[in-house]
Amino acid sequence: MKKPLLLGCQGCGNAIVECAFALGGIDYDYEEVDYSADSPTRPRLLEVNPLGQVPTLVLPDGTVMTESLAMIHYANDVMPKAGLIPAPGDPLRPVFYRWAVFLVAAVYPTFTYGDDPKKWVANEEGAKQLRESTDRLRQDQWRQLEAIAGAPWFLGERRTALDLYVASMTRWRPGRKWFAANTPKVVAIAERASALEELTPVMKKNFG
Ligand SMILES: N[C@@H](CCC(=O)N[C@@H](CS)C(=O)NCC(=O)O)C(=O)O
Repeated sequence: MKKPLLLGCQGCGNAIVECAFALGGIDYDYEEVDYSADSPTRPRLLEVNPLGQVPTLVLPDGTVMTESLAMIHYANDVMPKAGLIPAPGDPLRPVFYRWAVFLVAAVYPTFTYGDDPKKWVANEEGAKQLRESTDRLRQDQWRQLEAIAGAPWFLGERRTALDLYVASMTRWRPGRKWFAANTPKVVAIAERASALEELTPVMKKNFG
């Protein structure tokens, strides 16, 4: 049977989707691409996703999905037993939605505009400021997440896809040292998720 094809790059947001697929036992093919401007695989990525972003998912019927959270919903539909999203009626469902969208719509864009700030502003000074301001904003956002993080998982007793986001996104800027010093509850969740048997191969492949 044809499998979904996930386009990703090592250590990028596709790791979150790979973790969700691993928890759900969802089989998929994987294609490594590099989204950088001068990369030989960028044209291939643009062919599928004009945003030039990973993760990008091509379903067996050819439907293209972008946006990691959309893919989490897909995985949840295919394999509800994986428990990625609290079910309708569960009081944790709106809480899940709030923080999942916070991660993808507030935290993730700090990288979109901060990773390569020269793309968005006219000069070096502007680029430096944009990098600094997005880095600062992200730190504030993680402090906010730390303040409400539960244990052993982000939503308390209930493991969800939020824990998968936390596991991968704490590997990114501002880096493990900053997270350890400023967001110990978040780090504990990340470590617990990364140590899950189904997830260790994915985390190792992506983050070493
Ligand atoms: N909202 C998207 C964000 C995806 C994203 O920004 N991915 C990064 C890699 S981790 C990327 O492709 N960056 C290149 C770019 O934005 O041009 C999602 O949740 O999947």
